[in-house]
Amino acid sequence: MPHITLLNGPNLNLLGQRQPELYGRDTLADVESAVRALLPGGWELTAEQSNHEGALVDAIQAARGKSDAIVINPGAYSHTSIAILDALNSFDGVVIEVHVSNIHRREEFRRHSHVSLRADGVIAGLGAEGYAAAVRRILQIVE
Ligand code: CA2
Repeated sequence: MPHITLLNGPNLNLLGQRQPELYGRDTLADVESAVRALLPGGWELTAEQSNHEGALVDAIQAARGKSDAIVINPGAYSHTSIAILDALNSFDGVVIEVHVSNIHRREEFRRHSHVSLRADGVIAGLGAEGYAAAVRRILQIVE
């Protein structure tokens, strides 16, 4: 069965609860249910959020041989984590990187993402809709 892994990094469990001007009003639960609603019958989704770099690496490794695609918002680890990049480089499927905010219109240190080196597509600044856009693209590629 086709399978998507949806991963969210540190602090994204707070989506919709703080800083709505930056991150919008949708919660992470809203994001997950919107993504599930897009999936045709027979598609499976694993969704995980972690504040810990190693847990995200573990989740990426667990997607190997199981998932056709990973949608990942690595949060602040985008800008710092070679470990997450290395893990994604061991994954054979489609990788789409999502940022809720437009990282290019913020502080200079957010403008570079290590993960983008591996990503097949990068979405930034579309709010929670970015996750749905990523999934729509994956459906086009995989189906
Ligand atoms: O724009 C994004 O999606 C980010 O990945 C979000 C990260 C940030 O470090 C990246 O540079 C860009 C931060 C997520 C924090 O999420 C919060 C949500 C609501 C309230 C507080 C934090």
